[in-house]
Amino acid sequence: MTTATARAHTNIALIKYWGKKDAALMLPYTSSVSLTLADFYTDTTVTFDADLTEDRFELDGRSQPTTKISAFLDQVRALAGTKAYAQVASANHVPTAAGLASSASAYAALALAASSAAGLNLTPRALSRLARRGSGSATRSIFGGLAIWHRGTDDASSYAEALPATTLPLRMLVVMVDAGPKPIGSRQLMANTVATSPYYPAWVEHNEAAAQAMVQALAANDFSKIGELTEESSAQMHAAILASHPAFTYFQPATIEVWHAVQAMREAGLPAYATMDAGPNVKILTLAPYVAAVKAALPAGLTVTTTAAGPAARLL
Ligand code: 2P0
Repeated sequence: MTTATARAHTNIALIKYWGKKDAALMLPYTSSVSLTLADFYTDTTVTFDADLTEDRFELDGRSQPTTKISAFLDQVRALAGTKAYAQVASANHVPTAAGLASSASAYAALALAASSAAGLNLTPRALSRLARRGSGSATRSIFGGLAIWHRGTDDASSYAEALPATTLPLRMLVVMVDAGPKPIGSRQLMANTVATSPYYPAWVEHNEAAAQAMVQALAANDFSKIGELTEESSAQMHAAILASHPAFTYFQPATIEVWHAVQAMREAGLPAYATMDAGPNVKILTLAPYVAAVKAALPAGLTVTTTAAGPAARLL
């Protein structure tokens, strides 16, 4: 029996990933840039056990279906040359009230715990490629702080790496609009956007330049440029989604209300920028000195969780 426990933090894309060029290898059409978050993470223990007759998976103490987890573990077994089944136990420390998805932290933690338990000692780059096979956004959660996922052209060249730390005291406010289940999952919707949105080619064409501009803005500690690029990448992704067949948006009335509040904050001189993912909740990028003022300028009655940059995935 061999066992390992890992912790990985979730991340929010500043330049978004939306759409796969190769669904089997999980290669994206575009590169993306993200901020790993301190307060939201997953702990996962993997135990390979020659006596097991199938994989087992528990999340927060409850038994779960193993189809996706077993497909992922097959990648690890192939790398390690083992046939043993595994017991996987995960605990999500992503408050329901934050309304954040956890597949990024989940598959980054699973990649590190499973590869370690199988006796592999993967480099961060190899871990990032492995995490990618579980979930695209997990590719970036191997790294702390700022990360870029290079889209690449094949399995070997599609990986994330850490970007130099910014001196800016970045803060992310997660504004919960609706904690309920999504009407449509991101995997299915991104495939439909690729297949049907006339704006998808424009999204792809624009994205690499946006990712490079973001890398430069981060290196220059240029917060207004970082914020503009963040808000624009989100708007462009949601525009491509909106233009799909059938037309669709994750936005709810309160999503727009919060976004308008953020625009009003900027007009009033507050450095704050909004970004939305595969759901109605709004994340606001700002700087530490302005957190209280941003919170005070939000519509009343919404749950807000504030967090800073978090660390890389690690063994516990
Ligand atoms: C991102 N999102 O860059 C984008 C922005 C949501 C909007 O990655 O199919 O769970 O497992 O690769 O990573 C959410 O989708 O999808 C996501 P799969 P994933 O963070």
